Amino acid sequence: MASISSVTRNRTQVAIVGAGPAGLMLSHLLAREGIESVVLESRSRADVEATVRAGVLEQTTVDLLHDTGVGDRMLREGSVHHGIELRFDGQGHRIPLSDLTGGRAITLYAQHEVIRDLIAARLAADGDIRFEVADLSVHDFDTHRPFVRYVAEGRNAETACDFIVGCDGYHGVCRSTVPLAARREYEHVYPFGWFGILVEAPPYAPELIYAHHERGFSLVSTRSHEVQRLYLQCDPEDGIERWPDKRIWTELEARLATGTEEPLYRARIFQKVVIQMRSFVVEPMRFGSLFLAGDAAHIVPPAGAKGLNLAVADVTVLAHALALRYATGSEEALERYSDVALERVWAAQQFSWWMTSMLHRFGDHDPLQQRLQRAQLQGIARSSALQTALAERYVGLQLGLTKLEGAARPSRAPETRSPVGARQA
Ligand code: FAS
Ligand code: PHB
Repeated sequence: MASISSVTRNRTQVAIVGAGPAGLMLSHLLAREGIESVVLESRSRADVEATVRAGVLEQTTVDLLHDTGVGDRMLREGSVHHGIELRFDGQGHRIPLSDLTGGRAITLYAQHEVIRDLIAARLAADGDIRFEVADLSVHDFDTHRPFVRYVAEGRNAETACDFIVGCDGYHGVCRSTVPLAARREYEHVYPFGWFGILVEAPPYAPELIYAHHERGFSLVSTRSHEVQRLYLQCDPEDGIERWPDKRIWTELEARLATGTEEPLYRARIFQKVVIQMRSFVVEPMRFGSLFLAGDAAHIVPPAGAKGLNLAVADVTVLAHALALRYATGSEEALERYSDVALERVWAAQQFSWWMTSMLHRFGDHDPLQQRLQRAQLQGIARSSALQTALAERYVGLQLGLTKLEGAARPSRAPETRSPVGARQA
């Protein structure tokens, strides 16, 4: 047992585990409310800033980043898309997102760029982010005096706090510390994965293309004018070696073919990854003084482009509830956090499952099921009502922070803005 003297002890209001989009955004929002936090991350800053993941930002996320002062580079370097294309039977069908949603759109700006902007903003504001911590564990969250234990720079450390927030992703330590009897987990693993590539090339299309084909799904996305992101449905057991460049281009051309376009420009592929596909939710998202947010509480299949956006939405709701707690002493909003967040989580789960089911090739589907998939796609192609339903959920639903505020608003209500700026519903 380490001697008492060898443990560095400190205290904060909110201890946040994980410096992904959820953890960093929460620390940023809390700081705007004068609430102290410490972010504890197991990887190095360089690793965290280099992790290639999501690329689509919902309107709600874009507004939040802009309204809280971390959106300048996103507005400069991101690309706003006002539509997407659904492609099947060799034909493209544009879904005019902005026309169908009163002008709301998506922005293509890489997740690791958002993370870089948030880390820079936190550190510029003397935010406390500790990278490369090890052996992290969470304790006493069934009391009002929880603490986190970890090793930092080779020394044992403990951070006491009022609340712990687990933003440590699906494989993190926080959720798994909660007794199984106290949580209910829902999970579905899909019989396919995505093979993702990064290519040094100009954009392959002006907007994202979601393509359904008998050879499997494919997605044309982008990262910048110089780097493109494309995905192919693959066997989840596939290793990178099963996908030499030639096979990738042949499959992409076959699955995206409309018979009118030039063959795809076969540029340099500099990154390849196989992404597993699952739907996962844990209920509730609060256990005493421990809260879960982002991938620590839920995973969505990426066909709905919701992963990153849900993580940001969770902590926006949680930051609002914590601000009310520190401003009024009332925990009513905190008690509502899990229900309010889960309502959005299940809506995003349903949308992501729906997009996945409609667009992918299922090996066990009989011919009737295959025809039903096509009938659904044809239905969307012909119906503006169905396109509107898709568009509304794709660009992102409103946050619904008011649902938290059954509780009395802070006495400072008149002059205080909601934590995330005026544009929030
Ligand atoms: P994150 O997983 O991003 O962050 C958790 C952080 O906690 C990590 O930095 C981790 O190092 C840290 N951590 C873990 N355990 C810890 C411990 N014990 N102690 C301290 N720190 C710890 N979404 C899309 O929309 N499009 C995509 O293309 C896409 N691609 C993806 C590819 C992959 C491989 C994965 C896994 C996800 C992808 N997603 C995608 C979803 C993704 O965007 C997630 O939803 C998003 O990263 C969730 O953010 P966080 O909840 O912050 O979790
Ligand atoms: C991406 O650009 O990484 C991306 C875009 C749309 C998706 C999933 C991923 O649905």
